[in-house]
Amino acid sequence: MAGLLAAGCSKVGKSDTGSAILDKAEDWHRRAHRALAGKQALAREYPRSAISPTFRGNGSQTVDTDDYRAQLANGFGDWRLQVRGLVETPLSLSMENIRKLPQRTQVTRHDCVEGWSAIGEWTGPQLSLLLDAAGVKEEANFIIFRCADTYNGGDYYESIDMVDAYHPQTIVAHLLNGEPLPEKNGAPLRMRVERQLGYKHPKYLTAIEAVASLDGIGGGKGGYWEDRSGYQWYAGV
Ligand SMILES: Nc1nc2c(c(=O)[nH]1)N[C@H]1C(S)=C(S)[C@@H](COP(=O)(O)O)O[C@H]1N2
Ligand SMILES: [Mo]
Repeated sequence: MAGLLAAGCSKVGKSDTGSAILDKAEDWHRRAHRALAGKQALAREYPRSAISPTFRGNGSQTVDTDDYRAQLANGFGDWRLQVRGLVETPLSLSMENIRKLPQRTQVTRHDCVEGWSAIGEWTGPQLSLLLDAAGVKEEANFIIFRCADTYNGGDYYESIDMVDAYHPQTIVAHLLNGEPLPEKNGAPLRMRVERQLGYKHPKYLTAIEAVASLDGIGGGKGGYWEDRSGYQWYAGV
């Protein structure tokens, strides 16, 4: 994680989330979670030639608030991603912070339960990097994702376990096919959780929360669709 700062993440270093904190990610958190990540199979990755000509938008296609429209107009210069909950050091990251972290790029197929698929190239830092930087506590069992949008009046949210959280292909994406995320696909940030179905990839990401249990969060079933429709919480593809 010292390398993370050396890579140019100066805003993180200067803010209240000092560099000493990021260095701590070298400790047991990282070793424990790397052990999880090492055991996992990767989702299939495709050549760039397989990328779909258009990647449709589904569910929310925008965030219907004045704040979001203002953010969109100014290139998300004021957008913040919070990393909080059961962590040693909460983080508040700007888009610049996120762009300066080490990046992973992957071409994968998105499968929606509604019966369509699309292949796209996604780029962003691995979630594990942010969790290590914040220092996830031992008692955390799940990661919750908070979103800026509501869908049919309900707050969109999702959750995954620590195995998926530390999976190498679980990234906080800010580019689709090499361009900043389009509005319809979740600008400025969305999760990619490549071994799971489409609804497990929350868009318009505002916060990442480490928690011990899903009880008391939303309807308690771990996600917007899980609470409403009986979609499975574990939606492996
Ligand atoms: N915040 C938010 N994330 C979301 C949704 C949503 O409505 N709001 N829809 C989900 C569903 S069902 C799918 S299939 C994908 C669609 O991603 P896309 O719009 O980039 O195609 O986003 C998922 N993430
Ligand atoms: Mo979906």
